[in-house]
Amino acid sequence: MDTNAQSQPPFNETNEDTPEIGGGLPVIEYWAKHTLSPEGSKLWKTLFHHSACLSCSWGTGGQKGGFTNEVGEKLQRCMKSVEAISAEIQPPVPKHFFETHSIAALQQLSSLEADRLGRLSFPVILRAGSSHYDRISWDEIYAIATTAFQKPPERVASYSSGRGSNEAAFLLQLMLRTLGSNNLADCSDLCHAPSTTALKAMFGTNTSIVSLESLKQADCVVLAGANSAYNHPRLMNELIKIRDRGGKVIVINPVMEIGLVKFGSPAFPVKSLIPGSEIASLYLQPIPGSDVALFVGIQKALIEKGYIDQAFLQAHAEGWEAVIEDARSLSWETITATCGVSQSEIETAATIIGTSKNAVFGWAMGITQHTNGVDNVYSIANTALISGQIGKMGAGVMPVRGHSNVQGFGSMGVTVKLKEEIKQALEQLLGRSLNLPQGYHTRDLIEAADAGKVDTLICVGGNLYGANPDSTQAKRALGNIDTIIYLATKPNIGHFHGLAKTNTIIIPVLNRFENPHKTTVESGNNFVRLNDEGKTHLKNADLISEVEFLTELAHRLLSDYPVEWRKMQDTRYVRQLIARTIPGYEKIATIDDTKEEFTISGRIVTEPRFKTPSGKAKMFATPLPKLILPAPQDFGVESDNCLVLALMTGRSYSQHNTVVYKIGDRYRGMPHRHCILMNRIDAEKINLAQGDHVTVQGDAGRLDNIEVIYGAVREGAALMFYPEVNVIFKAKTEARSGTPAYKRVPVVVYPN
Ligand SMILES: Nc1nc2c(c(=O)[nH]1)N[C@H]1C(S)=C(S)[C@@H](COP(=O)(O)OP(=O)(O)OC[C@H]3O[C@@H](n4cnc5c(=O)[nH]c(N)nc54)[C@H](O)[C@@H]3O)O[C@H]1N2
Ligand SMILES: Nc1nc2c(c(=O)[nH]1)N[C@H]1C(S)=C(S)[C@@H](COP(=O)(O)OP(=O)(O)OC[C@H]3O[C@@H](n4cnc5c(=O)[nH]c(N)nc54)[C@H](O)[C@@H]3O)O[C@H]1N2
Ligand code: SF4
Ligand SMILES: [Mo]
Repeated sequence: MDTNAQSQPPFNETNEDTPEIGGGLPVIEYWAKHTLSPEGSKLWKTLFHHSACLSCSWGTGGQKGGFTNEVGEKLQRCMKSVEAISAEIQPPVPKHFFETHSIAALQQLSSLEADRLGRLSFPVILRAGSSHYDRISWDEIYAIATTAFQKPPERVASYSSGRGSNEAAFLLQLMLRTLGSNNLADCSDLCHAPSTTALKAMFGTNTSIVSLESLKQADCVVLAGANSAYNHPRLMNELIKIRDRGGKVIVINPVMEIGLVKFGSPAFPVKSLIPGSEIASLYLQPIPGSDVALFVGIQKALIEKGYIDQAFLQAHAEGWEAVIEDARSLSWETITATCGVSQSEIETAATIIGTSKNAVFGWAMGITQHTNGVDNVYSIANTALISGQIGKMGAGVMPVRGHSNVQGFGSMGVTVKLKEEIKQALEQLLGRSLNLPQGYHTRDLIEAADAGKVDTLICVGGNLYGANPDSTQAKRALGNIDTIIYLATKPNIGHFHGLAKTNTIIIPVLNRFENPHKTTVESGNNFVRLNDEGKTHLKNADLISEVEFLTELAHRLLSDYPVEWRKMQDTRYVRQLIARTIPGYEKIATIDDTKEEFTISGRIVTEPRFKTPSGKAKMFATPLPKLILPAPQDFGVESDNCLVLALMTGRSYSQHNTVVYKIGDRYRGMPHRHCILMNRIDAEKINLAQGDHVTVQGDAGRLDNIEVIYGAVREGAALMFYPEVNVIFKAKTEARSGTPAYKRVPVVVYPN
């Protein structure tokens, strides 16, 4: 019996403004508009440049030309790539802009407006007491930075975002670790850290164990908590092909994302682009944060239906007895009440998985950004193991990663949890043992800064202010740091709100297709891409490469120890170091000569042998979450006409993380940023109609004047966009990984 099955399954009622398929003609219109515009020739040149796409981790581009993926297929560039390039080829921020705009004025800018200011083209500083950013000389920058990095190492930190290169990442961590700091916060702490933690514990690896080649042999994909139609569009081509060859796609998402129902892909202009291709064979809409219950339910059904691969478990797994016992003994009532999906739907999912030959399990932020994100990943991988869908071609677990080189930053050791092998290799390089204090991951960094424990911070890309929950705290915390150095290509709200106590410096950097040297990046599929040298379109600009800045700073701090830092400005030497230090990266030693892009060795698992001490996968029991929402009174709201909801915060169609490219989200029918996507039934409970305005209040603040949009989101849940929404809630984090629970934010909603 289902106690809390969907009362109106499926929750697919949208508003009249939403299109019938994801992708489709608007994508082509966007391409046409941009490629035929005045900046069109620059855009084409960049698209054909031999470098990896800037945008997501799916990793298109590189040496075979801008449109080719790692298995040589053409036409693999999506409009997200064009969006990202268009922002980078903007004209410079006008020369006198910072002189004529005070910080107070800059703080009024939205994320979109900040990005539209253009490319940063000379360094600036905001000094304590000054109301404006001023131009600064390189000599003064290095003088300030050198003094700042001579503070006690535990008070020095970095934050990074995954757009830079492997070479910059390697140098960053080498510099910090040589100085004695392990405070290497990274955007992955806010993102896939729960995946890394769980995969490490279960399989002894940090990343996806599925290659693109292997994915092409799957006849079932389970995609949980990932809106790939928006954020990894070329993954959609693989899903279309799976359906074409008779395979099945199970989507798990509280929101019925139109692009995951039907997607029109430009890669298949005739059969898919206009009519759209069916994606989901089965669409399950669990309560946000309840995926463990849903996956335990799938495990229970697999066991009950005899789809469990006992021989596989006995031979290749440890700890499976407890996992199976849990699934057996938990009642269907408890499972369905927790996840809000009916037993019959769960059983259908189990039958699909159980009868498929090869199944791949993919996931993204809907799984990781919860207080039990690690358990969520465990429960997915447990399901793969129970059904024997791992350790062979066409099967396995595949975190769908974020930024285009976020995985490379992790591989290079930009993490507070340094791999033992890298530690040993660094010790050899340093000729001494490496003192590795615990280190601040991103949330710990904010907390430490808030407590006055950080003096110096270098941010290699990103928007630390905008990416964090509780914007008020983030601002206050950054304001306690003496010196902040931002390396960035374009201005963002973090540069205007995340201001240091004494000196805030913004250093304009060259991007991936402009660097004077070759660089490399690593895709989410563990494929290493080589980016050729390039040139910037910015005339008379005073830009620097990330590698040049980091090596020059390190040289001034450390002279020639443990490497000749200035020599590293020829990035071939950095690649030699990487080859010696980073497991699986041996082939990078010859990439300059061979141009051969490669899959990192030891990452893809096609046999049931894992990198754990016993060679077996380790399984962990996954307690069901207790998903209780606070009462309105807990928010200090006394009115009866209000509703408490589980708010999911994430990306609109046209934004890249904290950078907004366009204010609306046409596929969800949300016309601007200040909308809340709600189920009609919920809205009617407090007498709201589509288009009405509400206050949305969390535990850290509230946003007034938010427009109600009816959408295909399950009852009890709602969706809003970050970074704007980050002002209303405090960070509740996943204890083992530090990742904030962005996808289940309790809020109270009431009419304005
Ligand atoms: N164009 C573009 N591409 C990007 C990015 C971008 O901003 N723009 N960002 C990059 C980065 S850094 C990342 S991390 C990825 C993000 O890629 P995604 O993870 O796909 O993006 P999100 O919008 O955070 O959320 C994904 C989905 O999770 C669902 N969800 C929310 N809560 C739950 C839950 O409890 N359970 C389940 N099963 N689903 C849930 C939401 O409805 C949403 O559809 O994309 C990368 N690629
Ligand atoms: N509420 C909520 N908050 C979230 C999330 C969520 O789903 N909900 N998602 C979280 C996730 S998954 C992530 S990854 C973080 C993202 O957090 P970050 O990675 O910190 O933020 P981005 O917005 O990607 O950073 C964009 C900036 O990077 C700079 N940049 C771009 N290219 C380059 C380059 O080549 N070099 C350098 N040096 N700078 C460059 C530009 O100045 C640009 O403004 O946000 C997190 N925050
Ligand atoms: S799927 Fe990702 S890597 Fe590929 S072209 Fe699109 S944004 Fe770039
Ligand atoms: Mo991310």
